[in-house]
Amino acid sequence: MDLRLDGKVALVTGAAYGIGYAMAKALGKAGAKIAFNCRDKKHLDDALALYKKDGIEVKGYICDVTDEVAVGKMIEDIKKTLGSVDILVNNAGIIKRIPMHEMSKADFEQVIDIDLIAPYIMSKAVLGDMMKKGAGKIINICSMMSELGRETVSAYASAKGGLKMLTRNIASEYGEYNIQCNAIGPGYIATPQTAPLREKQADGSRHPFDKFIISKTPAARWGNPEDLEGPIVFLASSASDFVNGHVLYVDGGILAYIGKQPK
Ligand code: NAP
Ligand code: GCO
Repeated sequence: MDLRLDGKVALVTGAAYGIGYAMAKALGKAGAKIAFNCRDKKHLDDALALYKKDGIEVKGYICDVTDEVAVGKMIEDIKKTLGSVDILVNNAGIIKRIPMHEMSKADFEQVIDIDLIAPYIMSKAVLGDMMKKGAGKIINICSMMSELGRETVSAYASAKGGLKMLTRNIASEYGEYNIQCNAIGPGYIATPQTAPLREKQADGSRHPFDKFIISKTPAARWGNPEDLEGPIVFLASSASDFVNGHVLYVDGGILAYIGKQPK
């Protein structure tokens, strides 16, 4: 059993900050050569400086994961400079919190594009070399919303529910090539994506949703991106070679818990 990733090439999409940054840093510390991408040049430059400060050597790309041509070019450049991708983490994602009856088709489609169709595009771009190598790891970043619904996140829940099934289907179709496809389902993690749900109220009190999540989490806290470091290294390493099609929930126990009972 080995949790080291020396000699492996890992691509983490959307790893300019947040969960992706923490996972890329962990994979780098475990020995992998790291590539990451995002859309915004300032995000890229800020991230490159932070990786350097954290002692992680990375190759960064401006690439929108929904753009199949740009993705192909990025994968080819990674192959030329670092080697073919051994570990793909489909992390890039967005959320739009809009009541479904008010949500435009364009908004719904953009969430599906980035959160579900892009993991298909990215996975297809790396599978050929993984099949030739006879080894590979694809890890999709799912969500509580792969299992649960809530108001205003219909597109996101649809995408993340689909991503759970895409994970199982890639596992089913490519397992015979020694390619494992699993997922991580983070709970509620303190990142820019969830910042609106944690904003202090005008009177200085906690956001109602913040209090709600604390009451629904046995660990009675929000997760931090660092809570994902161990799980991602495990699923990227040979220690998980017989784990396939699994969604590993890293949620402090939310999915197991009915919620704090009234005193
Ligand atoms: P975040 O803070 O919003 O960061 C998202 C990252 O993805 C940014 O680096 C962003 O950079 C990049 N990105 C967005 N769209 C992209 C695109 N089309 N192409 C390339 N890069 C793109 O999100 P996060 O909270 O770290 O979440 C990361 C993943 O975990 C997402 O898939 C999210 O759904 C999932 N997740 C989050 C939580 C949570 O509580 N935070 C829980 C469960 C699952 P640019 O804007 O520069 O492209
Ligand atoms: C929301 C949150 C969640 C988290 C995450 C939970 O609005 O409910 O953003 O969707 O991002 O997906 O696992």
